[in-house]
Amino acid sequence: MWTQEQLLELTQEKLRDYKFIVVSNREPYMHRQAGHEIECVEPASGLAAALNPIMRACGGTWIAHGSGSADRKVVDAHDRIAVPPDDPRFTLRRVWLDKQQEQRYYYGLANQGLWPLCHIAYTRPVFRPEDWRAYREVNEIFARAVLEEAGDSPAFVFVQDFHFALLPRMLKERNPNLIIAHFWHIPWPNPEVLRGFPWKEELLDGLLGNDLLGFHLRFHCQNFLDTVDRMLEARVDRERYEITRGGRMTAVRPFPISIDFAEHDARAQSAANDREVAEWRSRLKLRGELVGLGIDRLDYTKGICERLRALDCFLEEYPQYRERFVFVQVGVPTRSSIREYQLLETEVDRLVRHINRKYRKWPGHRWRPIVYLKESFAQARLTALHRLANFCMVSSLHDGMNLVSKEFVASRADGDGVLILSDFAGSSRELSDAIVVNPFSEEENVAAIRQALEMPEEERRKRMQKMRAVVAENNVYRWAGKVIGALLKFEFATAGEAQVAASDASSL
Ligand code: GDG
Repeated sequence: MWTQEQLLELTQEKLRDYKFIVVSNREPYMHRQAGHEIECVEPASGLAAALNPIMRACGGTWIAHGSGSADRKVVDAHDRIAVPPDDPRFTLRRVWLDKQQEQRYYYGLANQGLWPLCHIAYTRPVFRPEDWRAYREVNEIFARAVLEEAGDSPAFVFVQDFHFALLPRMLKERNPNLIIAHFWHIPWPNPEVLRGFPWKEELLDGLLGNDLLGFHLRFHCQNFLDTVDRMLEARVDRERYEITRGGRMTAVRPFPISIDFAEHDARAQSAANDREVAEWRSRLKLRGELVGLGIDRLDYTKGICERLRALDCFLEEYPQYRERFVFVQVGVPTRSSIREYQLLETEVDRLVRHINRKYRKWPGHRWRPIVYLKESFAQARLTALHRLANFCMVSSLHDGMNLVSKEFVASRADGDGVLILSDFAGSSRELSDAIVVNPFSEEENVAAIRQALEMPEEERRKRMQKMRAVVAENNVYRWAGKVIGALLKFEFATAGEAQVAASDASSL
């Protein structure tokens, strides 16, 4: 079982002479002006949730876009700040972008182009040449920051996600000694879909600047190999999962991401969290109702509307559950300047209103089937919600992994609770003891809700025990240990030897 201490040992022993640099768009800590005060917040994001514990363990430098209103006020002359603020463990180096760069690179190319393209959730991607130019420009800005932070030292650079497809090539060209890994947190689609991306050759070539390229699932790796094979001049070795282009090799590997199981588990058993549970019960005015739970960023890939429609249908078909059951939906607004996200927010508001009105017996009737909390909460509060739910429902139409499903399981130290999980979430590969559903099928969703509410305790416990064992073992330290272990294969290797060494990476 991987622990934080083991990861620390590995990094102290093996990465001693290396700088460890993480690059992501989103920063793990954001400073905001709140009246005369400056507050520090942790933005809701799967990526930050996964990497934060690793950076706490390993130290190093995390380079990210400084997007908070007070971010500039708290950094030093080199745009650095030690974080977490109350117990500094690593350096956050902030990179500044102007409004137009952010608009085009982040909201444009990344969120309206690559995000819908890779998810295939039937929202049409938008490709604007000016967005692509800004994407290139911002990758360039980040490249300069990485090169500055690395200096002349040997360094491992760990790039995150679809915001930086061009960065690895830029870095490798200017400093071939850097060892570069990249983790793509969202799905990689099949070549037919990727074919529509107007700058596909440049995108793929950028990614092949990596020594190691990781996806959540082997299936995504295969899609990537197929895409390169179809679209680029490169040698694709399907046995070894390696791609060689221009004499340089990139190893492509699956690394299913996870969470800090022990942290969630311990929190769920703390007296402080018992109090949070009690507070929720009183805030939600629960009087012994059965509770279902959804926690999502308000994103069209998460299948929130499909879930709400299924809940409506469930109450229609099984009236005996009216007034006996409440569904709590946490929806954190995200990317709200984009039209598709505004439309989604409006539709979720409408559906919640519609369902609550439909089952209201008289104006002022106490029972509302859906409690919609359109706000962000601290992790401890989410843990408490997980604990009081009879079931948690994850309905992603497509999701690279989905950490909420793993957090639910880790928070159920009591061994009870049922998980309804979309077959299209990467986590369904590991959490096969969930009730796995096709999120597009209303019938399956309705049947799953009923099954979750009626499952005998013994079966609930048996399934939960198995899922907890899986998440405890495949925790985020194992994920990081595997990525770092694979990177270490490149450590002493010259360019030629690296090709041999990297072939062993999959055996880790
Ligand atoms: C991407 C991929 C992949 C939610 N509400 C609040 C809050 N959260 C946290 C959850 C969880 C995280 O946000 C969401 O993670 P997901 O994995 O569910 O989804 P994405 O943000 O889409 O993440 C995904 C992930 O990257 C990692 O690779 O699994 O497939 O799409 O940790 O707990 N956190 C706080 N307040 C909230 O209200 N603090």
